[in-house]
Amino acid sequence: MSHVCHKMGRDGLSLLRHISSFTSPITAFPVTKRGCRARGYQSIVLSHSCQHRRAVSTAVSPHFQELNGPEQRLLNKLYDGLIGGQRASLAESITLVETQHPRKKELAQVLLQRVLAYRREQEGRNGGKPVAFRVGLSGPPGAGKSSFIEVVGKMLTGRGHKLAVLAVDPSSCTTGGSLMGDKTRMTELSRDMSAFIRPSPASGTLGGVTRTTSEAIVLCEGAGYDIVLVETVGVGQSEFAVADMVDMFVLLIPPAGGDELQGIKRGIIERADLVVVTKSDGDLVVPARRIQAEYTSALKLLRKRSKAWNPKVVRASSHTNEGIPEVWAKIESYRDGMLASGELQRRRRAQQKVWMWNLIQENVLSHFQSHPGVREALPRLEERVTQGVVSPGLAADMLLRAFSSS
Ligand SMILES: Nc1nc2c(ncn2[C@@H]2O[C@H](COP(=O)(O)OP(=O)(O)OP(=O)(O)O)[C@@H](O)[C@H]2O)c(=O)[nH]1
Ligand SMILES: [Mg+2]
Repeated sequence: MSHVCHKMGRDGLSLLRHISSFTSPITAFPVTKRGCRARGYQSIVLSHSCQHRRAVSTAVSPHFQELNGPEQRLLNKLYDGLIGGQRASLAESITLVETQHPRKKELAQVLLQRVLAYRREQEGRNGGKPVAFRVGLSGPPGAGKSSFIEVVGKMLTGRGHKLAVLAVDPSSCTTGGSLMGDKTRMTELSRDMSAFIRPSPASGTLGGVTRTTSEAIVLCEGAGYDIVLVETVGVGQSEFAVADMVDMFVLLIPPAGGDELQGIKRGIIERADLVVVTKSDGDLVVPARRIQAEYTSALKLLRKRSKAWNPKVVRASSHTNEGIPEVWAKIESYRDGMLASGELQRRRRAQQKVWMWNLIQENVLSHFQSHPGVREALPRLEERVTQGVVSPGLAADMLLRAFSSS
């Protein structure tokens, strides 16, 4: 694992100290660099003393690089602009979390920690309750997601909310983003100064795109957006990833299609807190009612996930506006119930842990795969495993040994 530690790097060490200086007085773990020295590592103690053992170990380097003047100025400018609610600073900050550049990635983490500290202070003043509400919206291609966000969005900004809309486009990871493409730019809403719309980055892995989306949520909340909608198309794993980063997951289903549940993944229906049957207008009202009844019975068969809320199925039309205020009223009653019971806060805490482990898995696997010893042994071992000469268990042990030996 020294390889991994080395990768975390010198800059990580100095940046950790910067991160600490941004934490709020209420929640801070002031970093004392006079850490504990042990087995060639220096611990940066994220606590008042060594005894607390709340420590992060990184490889020592005598040459670690501090934030230089321009970097500090950039971060201060972004932070001040962001907290001040400036859209340009928010957009620039999101670009920073999306970057692939290693140093900029680290700067993005410093900024994020600072915004998180600010948000914790705000939550402290709000009786420990989150200051913003996050809603995920998913559904098959053409279900009417963008049209729905457009009308709901206009309604919400009209009521004085500040709304951020983020997109997770699974196709951006393979094709550069054709699936949602321009349609994420909702015409009216994008001209609304109380709304901020941001499409997915045009490339990266799904893990990367969803990571930057969850970090973008934090930035939007820091910039004062009190409602964050995350749109994704119901393809691949992106909807599960979105369900893991929001307070409420809403599934949008169009009324067309067969009698059965139109190939919608059963797993994702189980994650839905609310199902909205879209396009319930004109000739589509009758099929919309039928779909509503089908989903209502399907949901009854599912295990109850929450004490505070039973998933519901509603109908709405973005063209006639019918049912739209009612859908939002349901979403608000979910939020109020979940906040009052503390389930929402618990869900957020559990999500943080899930995310941390997702990121660890992704990172450790990529370090493993790029390790010179593993790369050298892998092709031959893979071949021998497929030939049945070496058992998968033995091959895995040998590779892990190669990984940890250097
Ligand atoms: N009749 C009717 N049509 C609608 C309604 N909402 C959306 N549509 C139509 O459905 C089509 C798809 O709508 P979008 O809002 O782009 O759907 P989407 O789910 O965002 O689509 P993708 O982003 O491509 O997955 C468009 O032609 C809309 O005009 C509605 O309430 N009623
Ligand atoms: Mg769309």
